[in-house]
Amino acid sequence: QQVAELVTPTSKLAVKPAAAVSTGAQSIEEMMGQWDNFKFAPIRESQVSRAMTSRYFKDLDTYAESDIVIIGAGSCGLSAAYVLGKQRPDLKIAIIEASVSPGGGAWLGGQLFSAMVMRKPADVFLREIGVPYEDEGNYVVVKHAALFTSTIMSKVLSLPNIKMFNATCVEDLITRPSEEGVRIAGVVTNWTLVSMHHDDQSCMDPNTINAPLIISTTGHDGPMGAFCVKRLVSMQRIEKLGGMRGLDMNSAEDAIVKNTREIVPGLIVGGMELSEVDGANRMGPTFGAMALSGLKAAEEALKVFDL
Ligand code: AHZ
Repeated sequence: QQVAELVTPTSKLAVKPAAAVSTGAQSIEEMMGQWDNFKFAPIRESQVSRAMTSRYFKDLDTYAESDIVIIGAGSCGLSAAYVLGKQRPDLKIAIIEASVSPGGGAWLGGQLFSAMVMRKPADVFLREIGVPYEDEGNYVVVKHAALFTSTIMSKVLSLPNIKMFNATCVEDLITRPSEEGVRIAGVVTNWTLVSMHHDDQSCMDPNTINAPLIISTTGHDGPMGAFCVKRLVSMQRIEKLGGMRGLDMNSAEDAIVKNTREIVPGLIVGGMELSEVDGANRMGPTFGAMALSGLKAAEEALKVFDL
């Protein structure tokens, strides 16, 4: 009889609550040692498909008009998303991340080593999100970079006003004429796997998201990185890129945080993407500037919405 109910069409999208098809166990302790009679609640394959697709397409519909789009879910983008999403639950925030796995370069501390260094005062941010660290005086050390990244990601993704579209890439910017010349008014997206095949397939048109404010944190130049600032050059909104300079931890981190700003109307740039605009040094494996550039990007964005 349960299976017959599951076959009934679209009105029965929701999976039945566990209690209605309970195998009896209410906790993992009760479940342990009871494997002989174990059975999952029944399901029909279409329910799994509909559980995913109905939500995804509803999200596409909801976020087609967003308040803020954050491009790139590395340490800077996730930090910005956390601050914005928490402080302004009324804002709809879409995160577009080209990779299947968000997190950018922040899964390892550097050269495949685990520990992540953050220079003070970025320890404030770790306390805010509840990541433990060892205090080494001028800097703190998180025992594994993945602890920072997974913690901030779980906090960001659990906020009801944030949707992350991963495996999705920003291919272009939406622009509007304005008093200042041009304003960025949204993003043009495509599945990353599609974007990677524009050269060997015939035209595969993209999708769009309108938003009055974009925060770009796509990292320094690379196959995908520095996307928005490179596009600003080809759009002739900035003359040329400064180009990221060699490594100098002390000057690099201060510069990235201080210079996080709206580069053209409607487009705030943060994190290492900024080094490509300003010709700032790189800092290598210290992540305090990424967290605090995210904080500053959020503050700049809030100025727009608080007007
Ligand atoms: O996949 C990219 C990564 O997750 C994503 N991304 C890039 N282009 C994109 C596009 N559409 C959507 N067109 C895109 N997503 O952006 C994310 C960038 O993360 P990141 O970790 O590279 O950048 P970040 O600025 O947040 O952190 C930089 C970390 C670095 S690099 C560095 C050095 O080289 O010295 N030092 C630090 C701390």
